Amino acid sequence: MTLTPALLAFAACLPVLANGLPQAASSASTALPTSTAVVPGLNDLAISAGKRYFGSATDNPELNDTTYTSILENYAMFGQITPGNSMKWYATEPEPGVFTFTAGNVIADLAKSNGMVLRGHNCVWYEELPDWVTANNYNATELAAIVANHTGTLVGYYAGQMYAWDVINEPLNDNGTMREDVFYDTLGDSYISIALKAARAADPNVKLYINDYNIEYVGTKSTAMQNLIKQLQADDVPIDGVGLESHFIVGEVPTTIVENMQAFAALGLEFAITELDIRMELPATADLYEQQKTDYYTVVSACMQVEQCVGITVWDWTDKYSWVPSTFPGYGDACPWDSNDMLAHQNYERKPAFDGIAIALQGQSI
Ligand code: 9MR
Repeated sequence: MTLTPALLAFAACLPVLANGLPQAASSASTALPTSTAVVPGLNDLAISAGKRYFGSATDNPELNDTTYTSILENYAMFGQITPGNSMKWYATEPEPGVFTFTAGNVIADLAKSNGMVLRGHNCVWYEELPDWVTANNYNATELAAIVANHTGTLVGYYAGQMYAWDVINEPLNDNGTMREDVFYDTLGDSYISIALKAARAADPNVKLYINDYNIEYVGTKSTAMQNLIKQLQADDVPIDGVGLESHFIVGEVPTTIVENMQAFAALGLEFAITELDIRMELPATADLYEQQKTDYYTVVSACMQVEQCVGITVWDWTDKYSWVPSTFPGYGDACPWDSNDMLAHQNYERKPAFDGIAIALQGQSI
């Protein structure tokens, strides 16, 4: 039996509209505004504005969704891609010294065939580690070699294909101290220079980044990141950029983003907005969508105001594949495109948030 929209509506006890589609489960969702901007594409706008790219994270399972890929693979819209998961440690070195790049290569090939900039994510992070890294009680000498080998092999394998690598991911606690994970506990902060030097040796041209969250605004953690960068520079450790993740909440976008970006620029390196999304407490309303438009505008126009901000990556462009609902129950709708949920009348529509981004990239006021 084929499940037509009308049959699905019947199964869900929903009325069927004249067009054969089921009426939305929540009447509020039918009232949500959508984009009105008529623009070629966000990457085109970003490049016209002198940035390197506007891009998105993606993940391998989503690539089976052909409607999704038809939007993702539009270079005018997305000129850059970050693998959301498939280059993490568990995915690339699941057993000691056994490397597998199959899943990562799918993303790298997609970037190559569409002429997109590729950001590598990531080499050293306390999460998504295979058990063997933490379970074997490696001593400092052993773990130093493991960090250098993992980073060097990963970066070396993709040498020539990557614009940048998040070599170090989320090294700081919110209070500005170093996160106590297996790397720090065993090696102190030397694990950072070990990884950065291994990355530089493996690819002399790729930009080496440290990526973190809650460093997007003036405060203790941002200051700690700036101090870490200054220390690395003083020690002649290679470091080229800082990733400002930018996972925000609607109505709570920080007010010191530009000032904070200027502080990073003053260190003489570049930075990027690497994981932008702006979540809201559900259910979504028209007011929340409008506020989200303003919030996306605020973040993207901050990047426009500081030359060293090279580009913007959204942490997936559609609510369908956002990490938010599973991590923050009751929150969602964080992306600039909606989902493709037939019952909610969503079909990868651009939201007002899209317009906020487009307006900012054109240097206009909202
Ligand atoms: O989006 C990613 C999600 O699919 C994974 O389950 C999760 C754990 O690996 O990581 C998510 O991406 C994170 C990124 O790698 C680092 N910054 C925070 C992102 C959201 O959690």
